[in-house]
Amino acid sequence: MDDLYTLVDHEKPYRYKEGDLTVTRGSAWNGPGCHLGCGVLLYTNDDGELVKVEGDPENPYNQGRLCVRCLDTLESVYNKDRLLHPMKRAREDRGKDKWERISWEEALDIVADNLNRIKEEYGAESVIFQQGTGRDIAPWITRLCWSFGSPNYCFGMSGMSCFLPRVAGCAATTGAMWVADYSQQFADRYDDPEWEVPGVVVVWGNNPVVANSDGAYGHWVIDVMKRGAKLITVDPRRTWLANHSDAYLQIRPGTDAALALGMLNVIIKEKLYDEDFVDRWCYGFEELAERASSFPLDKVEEITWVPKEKIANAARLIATSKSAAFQWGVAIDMTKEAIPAGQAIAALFEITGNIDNPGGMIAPPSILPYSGGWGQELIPQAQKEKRIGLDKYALLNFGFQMASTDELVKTIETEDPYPIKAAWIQTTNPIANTAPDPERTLNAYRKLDFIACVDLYMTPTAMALADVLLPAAMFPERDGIRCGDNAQRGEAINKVVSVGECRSDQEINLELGKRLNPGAWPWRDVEEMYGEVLACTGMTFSELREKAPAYLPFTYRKYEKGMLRGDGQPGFNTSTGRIELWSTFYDQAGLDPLPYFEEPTPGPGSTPELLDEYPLVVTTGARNWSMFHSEHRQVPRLRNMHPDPIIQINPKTARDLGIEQGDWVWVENQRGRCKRKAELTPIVDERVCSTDAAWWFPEEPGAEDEGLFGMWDVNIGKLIGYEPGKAGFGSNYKTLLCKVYKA
Ligand SMILES: Nc1nc2c(c(=O)[nH]1)N[C@H]1C(S)=C(S)[C@@H](COP(=O)(O)OP(=O)(O)OC[C@H]3O[C@@H](n4cnc5c(=O)[nH]c(N)nc54)[C@H](O)[C@@H]3O)O[C@H]1N2
Ligand SMILES: Nc1nc2c(c(=O)[nH]1)N[C@H]1C(S)=C(S)[C@@H](COP(=O)(O)OP(=O)(O)OC[C@H]3O[C@@H](n4cnc5c(=O)[nH]c(N)nc54)[C@H](O)[C@@H]3O)O[C@H]1N2
Ligand code: SF4
Ligand SMILES: [Mo]
Repeated sequence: MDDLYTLVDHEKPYRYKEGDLTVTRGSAWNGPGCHLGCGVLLYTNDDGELVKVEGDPENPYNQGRLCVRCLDTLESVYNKDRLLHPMKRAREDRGKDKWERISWEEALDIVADNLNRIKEEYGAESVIFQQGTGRDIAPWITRLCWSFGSPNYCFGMSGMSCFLPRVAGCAATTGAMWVADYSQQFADRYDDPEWEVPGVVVVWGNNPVVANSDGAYGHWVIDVMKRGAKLITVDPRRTWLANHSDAYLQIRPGTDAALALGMLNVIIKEKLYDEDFVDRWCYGFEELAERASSFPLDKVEEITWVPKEKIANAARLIATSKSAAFQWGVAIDMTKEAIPAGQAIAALFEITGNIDNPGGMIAPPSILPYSGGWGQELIPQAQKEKRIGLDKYALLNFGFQMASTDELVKTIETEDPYPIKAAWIQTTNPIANTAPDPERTLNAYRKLDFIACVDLYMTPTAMALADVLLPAAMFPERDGIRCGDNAQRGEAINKVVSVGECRSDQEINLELGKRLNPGAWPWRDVEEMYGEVLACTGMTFSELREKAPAYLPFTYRKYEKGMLRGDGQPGFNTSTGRIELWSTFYDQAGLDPLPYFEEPTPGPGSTPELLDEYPLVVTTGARNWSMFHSEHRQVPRLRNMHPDPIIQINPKTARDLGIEQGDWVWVENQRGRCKRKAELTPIVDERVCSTDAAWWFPEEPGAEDEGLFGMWDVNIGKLIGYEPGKAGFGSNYKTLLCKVYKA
């Protein structure tokens, strides 16, 4: 194994003594919340209590650094609000705070009996398996779903508007997903001789220092800036990174595709693209050039609100830098036409040759093949074809094999083409967070015969809907493995404490899997199961935990070496073997093969008549330091950093509206309204405001007739609809019209 993987030569074993304390090396993967699984040192005392969590300086990934949420793990692990044992509630008591404590055996039996009963009566497709953002869940929930025989693995955002649009779009047009190269694929990081500092980092619709998204640790942007990288930021808010950028483009929300097409126009007209790369490796350049030519900068300035000189200069900086790494983020996925927006931005790094090059865009191979799902072979073909949305949206065949959220909610409501009868909801809080139109969503889910939730805490979703509620373990309470997610490293998660009767998601799914389809879950315990997953690496779990993280070999320009295609030929894994600037797949699927821009609807460009009533563009969900989506509201120190839901408004706009700093206001559009506290700040344009998402108040009464933890007044989903883009991906979470007035 040592010759295949680069492992870390730690000075000490994974567990050692330091004074009176025991230190255990591991990974914060996860919850309480984040995707990344940074290297941690967990300190426990002689009574077996967790007393401190620090960053592991020996871990190449985060190099000793941690965010507040991990530094404050103790307040999460020992939180008084945690679920500590399985509970059940009578079907007719849904929404009431009437829970009965039960044993794990009883809980898992109830779940298995109900799912099996429904499967027998309606077919396995009648049960959906829903997860939230990428926690340590995809392999285990997909195996549960597919081995049960259901094709309906799902995620509650309209248009699956997080990451999945970029993944599906990139897979369809290039055969891989591309992320910025910060040397994360090398164990020796910035010292690796193959790696080069990006000439410029383009932070686009992402705030990495706060959000650490898509596998990238935010500090890396600063690390490469210190090493000479220039910085461009495209964001409607003047963020900390925007302030430290060589070029800051303050874009109108939802107009990213137009901006990218305008930049493409400059780069192509001025012949600044990489002609050799385009000639040899790209398909459809002439067509792209023609499309881009219909985006002259006067027009683009009008659409995007970005001055045209700034657009041209940023385009030139991208094209003339020795390399450009795009730190692209979720804002691109959260517009209705996310697919062409992502396609236009990708074309910027594609035609400038920033593909699989040092300091450009890379597609690190996953150390384990299961990070996007495990066990596709377990579901019979006839069942696979029943996946909701597949008949309407061919793009669902690329990337994660999920059902369409938008079609799913309709299917629950109409029972067409078949009834949905049960839901397994694990690591997600859809009603308070992902769901657009939460009232409609709640009403749809209420129809289901049986719902089980697995969470760390009681949530508005669990309170409203669960018949059985199972308590999940946090990362210090379990053993585990981490793989993939663009980080190309294997990590070990090591258990140091137990809390209540909480069990890890992996153990829960193994035990339930054994009841639903024992043949697909033959392992005695999770360690044996991890052994199976790790088999392809030749490493055992005990070996991994001593030497993690483990890195696979990595080479640049794999397309030249025949390393990207199944047939071993040079080129990319697409039907033309090239990067498809003009997509043969979109063409066959009846979609526009080229990137395009469509005005967000409603919006200043598409519905000017609404501006009298709703004059402001509002973007939602911008991350804050101390919270991960709807989590951490119960954690005192973290909550104190961000006690209330906020809306950022320009001081001049606020003055015109008679709103002062700290006032409670209503944010309202044609669908509904919710409350926010006004934060007056010049970081937003006078025509734009930005508000956070996923709010609820765990301290308020939870029962449905008492308000579901105060959720209804603060749920921003009430302003959002189930309205995906033409390809079935993307939806307007980050582009709405609204008015704001004092509450
Ligand atoms: N308006 C608006 N809405 C948004 C966004 C936005 O920008 N704007 N962002 C969206 C995005 S990008 C995403 S990915 C989604 C995320 O949506 P979700 O993933 O649903 O996020 P949460 O609301 O935090 O719900 C996660 C739940 O899982 C629990 N949990 C955490 N860790 C674990 C674990 O290890 N095991 C188990 N069993 N449970 C765990 C938490 O306690 C919490 O209740 O939200 C989306 N919602
Ligand atoms: N602390 C914390 N970290 C997180 C999360 C969290 O909840 N809390 N969530 C995690 C998840 S699931 C995800 S997907 C990532 C997301 O991470 P990010 O991609 O950073 O998500 P946001 O902060 O919602 O948006 C990023 C930036 O996009 C800007 N923006 C808004 N609308 C637009 C637009 O139309 N165009 C452009 N170009 N920019 C726009 C916002 O102002 C914001 O500064 O973060 C992950 N990390
Ligand atoms: S990025 Fe931050 S919250 Fe996420 S694992 Fe690393 S330190 Fe923890
Ligand atoms: Mo996300």
